[in-house]
Amino acid sequence: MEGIANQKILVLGLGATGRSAANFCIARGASVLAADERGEDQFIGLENLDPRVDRVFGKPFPDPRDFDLVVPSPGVAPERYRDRAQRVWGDIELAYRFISAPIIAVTGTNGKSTTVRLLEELLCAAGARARAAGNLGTPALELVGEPLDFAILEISSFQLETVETFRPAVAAILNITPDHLDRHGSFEAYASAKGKLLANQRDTDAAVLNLDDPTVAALAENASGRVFPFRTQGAVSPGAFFDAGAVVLCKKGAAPIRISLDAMQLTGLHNRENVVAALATVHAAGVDPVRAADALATFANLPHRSEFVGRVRGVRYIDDSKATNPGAAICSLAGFSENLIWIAGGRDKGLAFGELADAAVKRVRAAVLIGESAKKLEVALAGRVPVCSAASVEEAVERASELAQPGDVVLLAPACASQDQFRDFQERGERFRAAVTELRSGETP
Ligand code: UMA
Ligand code: ADP
Repeated sequence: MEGIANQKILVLGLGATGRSAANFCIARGASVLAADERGEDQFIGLENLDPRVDRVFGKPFPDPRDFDLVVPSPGVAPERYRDRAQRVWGDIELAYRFISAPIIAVTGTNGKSTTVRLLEELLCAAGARARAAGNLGTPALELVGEPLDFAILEISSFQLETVETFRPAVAAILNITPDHLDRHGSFEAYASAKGKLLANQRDTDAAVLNLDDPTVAALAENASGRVFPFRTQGAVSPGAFFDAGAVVLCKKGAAPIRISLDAMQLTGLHNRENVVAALATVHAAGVDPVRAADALATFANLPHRSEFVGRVRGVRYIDDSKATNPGAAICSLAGFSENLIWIAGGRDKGLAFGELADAAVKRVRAAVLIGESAKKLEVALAGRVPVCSAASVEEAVERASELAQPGDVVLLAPACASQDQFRDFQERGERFRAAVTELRSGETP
């Protein structure tokens, strides 16, 4: 393994990833300069940056040519360093080189965090030592040195742009629908970044791939790992599929295993796909899926993922703030049989809203639009769904409560990123919840 001791390393960005990468590299004997274009006064939490790390704030990045290795944060676009860097390893490549446990890596446009957290619970229920990290918030480097049977990594398309030799023992791709096109430029470039998850696999590795998704299915054709496919809209053998309230797992030469989902706590149609994917991954990793499945009885929706936050005057309020692209919002809308008052909008990632509008027509009584993309959404919905706009999520909840009738659902499923009006999707969801609580407090007893 190539070491990093005595290397001259430039870390770009000092968010969660940059801080963990800088601390990691300095502790292993590298000399590290960490750069962030934000002013130092805008940082909280820099006290956890190793004092030996040199740092530069509020200025354009230093010239990558002057360093042996560049470690970019996921949010830093490749054009900023690619042509001038001698070598680039993102935090996933670095973590891969130092984590000794087998790696289970999960990507996809939607369902990653749910699947990864569920996998962690499933593997632990089966008696394995497993921990999840990566794009879900805990930097992957935190798993280095942990005594684990499996390191589970949630990996984004941004992180996959900066891998070199990364080779997960089990790689799962859940789905690929348009997202982050402002960064990747085209759907093809985005899908190709996702495909890098499989690039270095060999025939002793497993690739768990969603055959219902045409873009993922196309990747299956050129995969060099053993493909273990999964589906929710039909059977597949060998593979994993959903069948009449159960997941069926078929391996060549073995009797099929049937796991009932009767005790499953997760709600929402899309979570069926995530559960099939997670059990398929457990099976592909060689762990007993029947023991693992005990965890289904306790694992519930993660916060801000189709989360019930309250009922006011006969109307249910659901926070799906994490539905940050059209594909997620389409699934979210499809999960309800009630009439919906839909709160949508936020930062535009260069995505088309045509299919989303088609999905909305079937389910939505009225849409309340917020954020930078409100106008674009209004154009997509024109003549099909009644719309109004609101200046804030609080005002949107107010408007939605006026439009809703008893029995309806008010659904926050923005289909857009949050950073135009909020720090992140969590803050958007928490403010939605607070606004619903406020409504409740005004309820006449
Ligand atoms: N910065 C610059 N110049 C730039 C870009 C960023 O100086 O051109 C600086 C910013 O001023 C900031 C720092 O870089 O101080 C932020 O870096 P970052 O955006 O990479 O954020 P991190 O805090 O390191 O968080 C990243 C992921 N962020 C992104 O991919 C944008 C987090 O995913 C992830 O949880 C974390 O690493 C740990 O792995 C977030 C995300 O939105 C949740 N991911 C996208 C998604 O899920 O859709 C991909
Ligand atoms: P990610 O980490 O990929 O953003 P999450 O598990 O956090 O995924 O789910 C985010 C949102 O994506 C959910 O709130 C839901 O709206 C939608 N979603 C979850 N799973 C799926 C899926 N399998 N297919 C489509 N949409 C999904």
